[in-house]
Amino acid sequence: MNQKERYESAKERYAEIGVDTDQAIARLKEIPVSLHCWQGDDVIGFDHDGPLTGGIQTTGNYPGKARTPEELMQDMDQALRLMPGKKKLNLHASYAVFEEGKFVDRDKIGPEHFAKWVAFAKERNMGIDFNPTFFSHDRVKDGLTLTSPDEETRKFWIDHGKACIRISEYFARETGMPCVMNIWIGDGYKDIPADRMGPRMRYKDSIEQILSEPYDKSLVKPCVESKVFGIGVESYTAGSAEFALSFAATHGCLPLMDNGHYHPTEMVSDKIPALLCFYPEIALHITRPVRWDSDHVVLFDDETREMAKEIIRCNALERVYMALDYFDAGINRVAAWTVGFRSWQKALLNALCTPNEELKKLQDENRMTELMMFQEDVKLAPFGDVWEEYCRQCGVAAEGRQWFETIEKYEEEVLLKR
Ligand code: RNT
Ligand code: ZN
Repeated sequence: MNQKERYESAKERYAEIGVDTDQAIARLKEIPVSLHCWQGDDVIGFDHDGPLTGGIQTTGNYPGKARTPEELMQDMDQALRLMPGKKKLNLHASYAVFEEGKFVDRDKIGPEHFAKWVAFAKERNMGIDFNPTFFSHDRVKDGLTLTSPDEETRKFWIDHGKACIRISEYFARETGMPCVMNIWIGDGYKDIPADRMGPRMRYKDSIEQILSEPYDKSLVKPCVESKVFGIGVESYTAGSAEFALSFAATHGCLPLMDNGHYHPTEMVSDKIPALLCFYPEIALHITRPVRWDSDHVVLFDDETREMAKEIIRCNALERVYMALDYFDAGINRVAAWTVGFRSWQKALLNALCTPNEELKKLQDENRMTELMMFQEDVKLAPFGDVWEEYCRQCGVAAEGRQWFETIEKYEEEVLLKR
């Protein structure tokens, strides 16, 4: 059978279980997924020389990391060419591009420092999401930013947040797509603190001040990302789950869940429908935690599939902003980007090819034995053939072995020459 015949046969098999694969493919093409710029250079950026801090860590020393905006854009372009689907660009403030001798600090950055990124995004028909960078900087005092008891330090970081609101609005106006602006801080303590509420009250006040910067709510979507702990800040994290959820609920902004930021048996797939009962919109960082918040490359694994299924089942594609967040410095970075993005695309397509209504019906009629059997059957439906057709329609190779040659060539001709 050739590819076309394989797809036709898969389509029939899916039709038997009530799934329209043509429709699934068409739908997926319309859904933007935000691609993080920071996989390309191990979360370093262009505005400082120091190491990555804030309780997050990249591991590995694979050659060829991007060192300049041009290199990062070139690498991202290479990755983009291998990915099916609709992409949005996710930037961190530390990726500001300064003209020679015109450096400004994070509290003073403006739209002009991101004009090159806007041009990049526009040429590729991408929207832009944004993240203030509250780490990897000498104004982080004793590991603290928005929770700092030092008012000058706290003000510096509040001003950074406000600058980022203005930049986010600029992105939205330029691209015509809303900008999701995510606030994450690593503030916390390595050992048992004496005051757990004080830092949280300061954090609350800091975000309130940041959000007091005027902005158009239909253009900028501020989020607060929670976390359970970070490396070197194991005992206490100010921006805990309860803090972030409560803040978002009471301040009309979005909660952002990163699936690496919970205790290992907690599942973000289960949290998605819980939050959708209350929030008009939510945001996600999709990653793969291995034993800790290790930010491994996203794969087409059980929990990734389950998260995608919840978004589709809850009919919430318009209400969930999806962004990838992983960084592996131990393998080819362009390939890492590509595999992670493609994995999430697979998870979404797989979810769109799931007979959700029929499965729900079995649950509601308490036919749990059948539900279990049917769910197992669905796993063996010829999904690979639908994926292949989706990739064909998007003009990219379906299998890694087909696109890896491109990576090898790019590594040899570009990455190894750096
Ligand atoms: C850290 C958070 C945060 C970062 C990025 C770089 O644990 O997940 O989202 O990964 O902002
Ligand atoms: Zn994250």
